[in-house]
Amino acid sequence: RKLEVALRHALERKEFELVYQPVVAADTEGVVSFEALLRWNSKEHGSVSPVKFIPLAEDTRLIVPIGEWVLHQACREAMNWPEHVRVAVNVSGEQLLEQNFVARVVSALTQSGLKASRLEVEVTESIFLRDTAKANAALEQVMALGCSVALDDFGTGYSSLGYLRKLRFSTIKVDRMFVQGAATGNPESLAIIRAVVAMADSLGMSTTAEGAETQAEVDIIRQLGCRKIQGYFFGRPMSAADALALFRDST
Ligand code: G
Ligand code: G
Ligand code: NA
Ligand code: MN
Repeated sequence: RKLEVALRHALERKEFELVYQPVVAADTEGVVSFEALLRWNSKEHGSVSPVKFIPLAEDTRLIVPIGEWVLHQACREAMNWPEHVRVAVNVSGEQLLEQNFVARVVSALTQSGLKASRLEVEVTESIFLRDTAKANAALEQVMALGCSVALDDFGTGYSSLGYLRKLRFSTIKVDRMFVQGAATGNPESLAIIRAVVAMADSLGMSTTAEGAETQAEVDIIRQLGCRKIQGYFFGRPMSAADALALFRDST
């Protein structure tokens, strides 16, 4: 396919960019981290949505070199931020299950000089579908480096609580679906968020509510006890320069 051919050349043509969306503490509203989100501006196809090219990159395994670029770029750019601000990088199953994934993480940290504690790896539940043992092992090694691991899109996929017994995720990310539902008074969404927060708290994990767009959503999330909030209400994904400017303005 034409898109695939273009994707094969995107790295060498420097067509990728990372944008960063702030994650704030629910209590102070201070920025605690940024999630790095990949953008592709193709010469032939213009700006292509990640919803389209990420699955293609996964199917073709191009996600392995692309994901490695993402890791390096995110670590490099995070070096410009204050020490307490982390960077979260999305990692696909194909990438995580690569033989030398952990070595690639080490190399991104070493080459950038970023402390391991400032890198958070975000994975979705789907990574446990294919090879649970291998996924567990890779994540344990990443945690042993001092990086944190967040469980993304929690509750939307193939939830099994088994891996919560095995792995100490730093954060469970509550999907936007539940956040929206809670704000409209949907009793099931409210009950689910309450249960996830209680479970995370007793497991020593934090919670991030995703996709908060309105004051009403922020209010209900706070009331339910989520510790961190990510969403358009506090900031859209922005260029590295704009992310940096947030700190320049506030200090
Ligand atoms: O940024 P949002 O705008 O459109 O992202 C859409 C989807 O693409 C999300 O599910 C997000 O996790 C995924 N995504 C964005 N950037 C990356 C990346 O660098 N690597 C992987 N594997 N997925 C990403
Ligand atoms: O799947 P993942 O959670 O990694 O990706 C986050 C996705 O959610 C990105 O596509 C990002 O642009 C999007 N996003 C972040 N905040 C909001 C929000 O407040 N509203 C909506 N509609 N999308 C959001
Ligand atoms: Na994510
Ligand atoms: Mn998510």
